[in-house]
Amino acid sequence: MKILLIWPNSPAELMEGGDLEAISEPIALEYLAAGAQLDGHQVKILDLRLHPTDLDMTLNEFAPDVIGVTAYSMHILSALKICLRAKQLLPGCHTVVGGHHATLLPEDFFEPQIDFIVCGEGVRPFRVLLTSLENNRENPAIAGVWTRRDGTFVNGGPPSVFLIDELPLPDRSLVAADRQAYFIDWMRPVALVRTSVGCPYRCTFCSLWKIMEGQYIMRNIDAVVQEIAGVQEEFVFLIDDEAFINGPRMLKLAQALKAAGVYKRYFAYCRVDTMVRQPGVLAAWRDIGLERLFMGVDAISEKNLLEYNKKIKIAQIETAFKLAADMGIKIFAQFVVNTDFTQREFKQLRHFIEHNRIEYPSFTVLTPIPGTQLLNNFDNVTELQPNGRPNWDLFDCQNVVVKTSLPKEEFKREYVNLYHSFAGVYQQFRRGVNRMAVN
Ligand code: B12
Ligand code: SF4
Repeated sequence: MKILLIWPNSPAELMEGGDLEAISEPIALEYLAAGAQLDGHQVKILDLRLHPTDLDMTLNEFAPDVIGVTAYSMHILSALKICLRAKQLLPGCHTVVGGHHATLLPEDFFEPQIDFIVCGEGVRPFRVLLTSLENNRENPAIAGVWTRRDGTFVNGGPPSVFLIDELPLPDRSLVAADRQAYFIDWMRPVALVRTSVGCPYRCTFCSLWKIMEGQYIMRNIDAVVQEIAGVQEEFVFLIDDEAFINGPRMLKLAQALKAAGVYKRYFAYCRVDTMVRQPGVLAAWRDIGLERLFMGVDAISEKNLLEYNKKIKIAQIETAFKLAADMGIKIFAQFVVNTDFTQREFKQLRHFIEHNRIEYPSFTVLTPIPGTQLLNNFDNVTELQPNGRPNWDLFDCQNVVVKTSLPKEEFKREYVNLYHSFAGVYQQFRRGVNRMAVN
């Protein structure tokens, strides 16, 4: 069968937040493609973030039997439109959606233009589904998949166990023509590699431990070395939820990469306390090319750290910065801007960044992402669709979707000012920072 896998783009009017200025390889689709090709299907990937006007042409020319669309929350309304368009142009085409939002809130996809919703890891159920469709079984019951049957959606049972080492390597060749365009700030072109998935921590604003039901799953080290060795890009972003949690394993991986002569310019997520606990592991990674860490500082008051269940102390944050500086590892420090911030907290945050000479601060608005305790219901969400569900287009962690302590316009102004205050830092990388506007 012919399978078209699609990465949606944000609505054009939201581009200032929306797709931000970081567009990386569609690795979820590359995994799905690799799986589908094992069964002989012909697969194409369309990345609408890079080719926003190519949908109709690709549907008409490729005429897929099945389209598969991935979506973070901020892309789900676009995903619904894509599936609707596919049904209009190719009425016989099956539509499948998957990803984080589909896993946590599948009901947002209970629409006539959607045929199947895949929850959790997708390679295995997608392969099973394609085989069923090929054999003309249109309403199969598949673990982890919701199927539209007589106008309602039926669940095929809980997703099966996530066997990470059974996944094929992502097929990067399908986006060969786009690879030069994938970037995150200073990293261009950048490749994404996953060495583990899940996280043992329980931060309240994060959905990752929920989606993995608390599991932390690690890949075989040799397979990771083989994958990184085969990546053509110099920049590699380890997209583990928290890469360095298991220090001994990461030390072994660094040693194995070194022994294989694989040197890249690495970027990875790292908790403050992970760095403080095991600087030796980070030093080993620095020696094979670790350049910068994405460190979730998130809060600068003990009160907020407690509220977020971060399990770190302010003193550890300062120690982590110092250790990183001593080792020559740069820090991309992430701060959550709480919607209860007043002028005082905004000022304190600016002061904290200046005082600690944080070279590269980054901000997100505290957002009730599906799967977090912040979104047990929609009572606090101020940005709604006419059907009463949240306006998911705005769930990019840059827009404000809940009540704020400050008047909303003032909050937005202060938030944008944070970026402006540190604009010098970004100018070399982020051409668009001055375009950020209060909307
Ligand atoms: C790497 C990453 C990024 C990178 C690169 C993203 C890219 N490719 O361009 C960067 C840094 C740019 C980024 C940015 C953002 N990110 Co991000 N990111 C991630 C991270 C760490 C890994 C994602 C990933 O590629 N995983 C590996 C792939 C293989 O897994 P997967 O996507 O889950 O796909 C599997 C299944 O879900 C399923 N599946 C997925 N799609 C489909 C489709 C079909 C048809 C089927 C059958 C199955 C299926 O099968 C896949 C294969 O197993 C995740 C955390 C996580 N653990 O997922 C957050 C995550 C996806 N990001 C998140 C967010 C919020 C953002 C931002 C909005 C935040 C911000 N403002 O900074 C931006 C938005 C950027 C954008 N415009 O797209 C959230 C999304 C939550 C949500 N419900 O929407 C996550 C889950 C983190 C979190 N804290 O909760 N991100
Ligand atoms: S924010 Fe980071 S440390 Fe906290 S639960 Fe999520 S992935 Fe784990």
